[in-house]
Amino acid sequence: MFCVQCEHTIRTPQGDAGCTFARGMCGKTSEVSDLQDMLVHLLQAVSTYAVAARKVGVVDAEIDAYVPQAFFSTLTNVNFDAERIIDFSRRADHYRNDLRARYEAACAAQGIVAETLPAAAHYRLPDAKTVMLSDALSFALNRQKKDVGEDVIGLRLLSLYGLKGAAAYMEHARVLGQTDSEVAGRFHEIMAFLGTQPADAGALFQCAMDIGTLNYRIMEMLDKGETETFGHPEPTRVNTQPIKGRAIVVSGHDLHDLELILQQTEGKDINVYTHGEMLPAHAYPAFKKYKHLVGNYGTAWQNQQKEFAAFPGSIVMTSNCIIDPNLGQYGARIFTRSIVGWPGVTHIDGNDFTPAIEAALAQPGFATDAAPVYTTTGFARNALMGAAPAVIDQVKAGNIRHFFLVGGCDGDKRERSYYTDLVAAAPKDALILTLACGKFRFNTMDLGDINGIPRLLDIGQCNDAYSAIQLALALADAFGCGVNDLPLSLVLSWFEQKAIVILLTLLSLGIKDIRVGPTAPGFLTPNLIATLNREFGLRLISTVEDDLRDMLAA
Ligand code: FS2
Ligand code: SF4
Repeated sequence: MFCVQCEHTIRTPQGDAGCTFARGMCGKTSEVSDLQDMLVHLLQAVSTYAVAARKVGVVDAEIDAYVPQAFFSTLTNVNFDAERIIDFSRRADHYRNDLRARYEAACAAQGIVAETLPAAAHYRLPDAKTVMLSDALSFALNRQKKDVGEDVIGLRLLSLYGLKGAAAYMEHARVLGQTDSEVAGRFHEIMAFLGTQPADAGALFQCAMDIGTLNYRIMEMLDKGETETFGHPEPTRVNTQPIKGRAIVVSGHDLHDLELILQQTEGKDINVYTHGEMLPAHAYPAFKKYKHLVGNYGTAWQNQQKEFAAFPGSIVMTSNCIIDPNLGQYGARIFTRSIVGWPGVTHIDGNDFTPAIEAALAQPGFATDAAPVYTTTGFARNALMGAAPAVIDQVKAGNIRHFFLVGGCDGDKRERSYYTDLVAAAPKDALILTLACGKFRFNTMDLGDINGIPRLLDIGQCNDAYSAIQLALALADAFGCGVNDLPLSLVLSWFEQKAIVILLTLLSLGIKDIRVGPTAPGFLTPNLIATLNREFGLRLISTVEDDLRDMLAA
């Protein structure tokens, strides 16, 4: 087992990083980790054939959708079920064989000599799991470290993990009807390129930037899918405390699943709560008609074992992040969807949520109403653009001095209190934009307003990073300067691979001086960190006092 993709990876006092023993910090077993390496290898083989096949006019939308979807299952806190990873691999093997046959037939029909593709593209999935696991050792992501050096491995992982994040956003967009053959083609090209185990540092660095550029387009598609399906989010106050009655809590990012659950629970006397990254759903006009969508329950992913154990209803995980449900003994009333999996947990395929509804009805629900505590969400692209003229006036009048984007993932490291402290210590004439699950550290704070403009603006999920970029571009346009010249500081918290790709997206747009924390990715070597600092001014967070002083001075 070798996995170093998330912020919780094991680090030794000698500075080595990576989960390499029987189980990762997230609970992923070495078996699942190795099988995921094998799945990635097979998906790269599918993409290699997809690239070749496109050249002779063979394009398959089903396979284009499948590769990012299956790749998504290998992100942190998504799928811990070895049998599901093997199923994904079998389907990948089938798709590669199918594409190969169609590619060779098209070549023959067109009188073209079929390309000789790399040996890796021909890897045949064995039948027995024991053989899969022994094969997987040769797919370990650090296997060539001695030959190519740790900087090249670090750049490969930056690209691979960034592409995982992009794959997740492609799948989120696809669920909402947004696909694009050009985007899929580019995605396959990058998958195939990484499958060649490239060792040219310059080409790998460029690959990382290309992934950022591709992801900007994917996030635009996702934004379109969300807003065309559910309307533009509107600033909305959300109760974060329980209401008396039976309950289902819906976690993850998939708004389509939330809609299905709301439709199927209507009139059944079940209250529906959002959790974690689902909180911003309350702001979409399409969900406001559901009176039984009563509020948000709980906070960020790392607190779920305690929070779900205390939740007297059923739980649906529509995407990341799931962690071990057995610890809190709620394994029988949690349900997974799509790419999410946990061994022994009921997986709901299709659009019928009856198992989750019945589990909710079998639970006692909340006995009483708790005193409400509110948070406000819904400051996505449209709302921000609507507020932009007022914001610009307040900047010109000297009432708004600075903007902070404090966004990203949460996690359980103590150092993450930095983000709470930063928001609390930001000067009163600063606006704070936030997104993703890191906001639970401060989203019930009352930061007041600046002449009617709330100081804390929750843009939405990590999926809504596109909205933040649009606001920055609009402000730069209004002030006739570049984004880097705005009084805007980006302070990101990272945990998993969606955050990696958002960072690559920002870098590919030329955005500089971003601060990232709480620690540097374990796969980045000191050389690579120095390069990113030199090229983009990217740096780690330090202390709230020092960072605030520097950001405000800049
Ligand atoms: Fe939070 Fe987890 Fe959004 Fe990440 S719920 S860290 O996967 O995707 O942000
Ligand atoms: Fe370790 Fe993170 Fe990989 Fe889990 S996802 S095995 S915690 S590096």
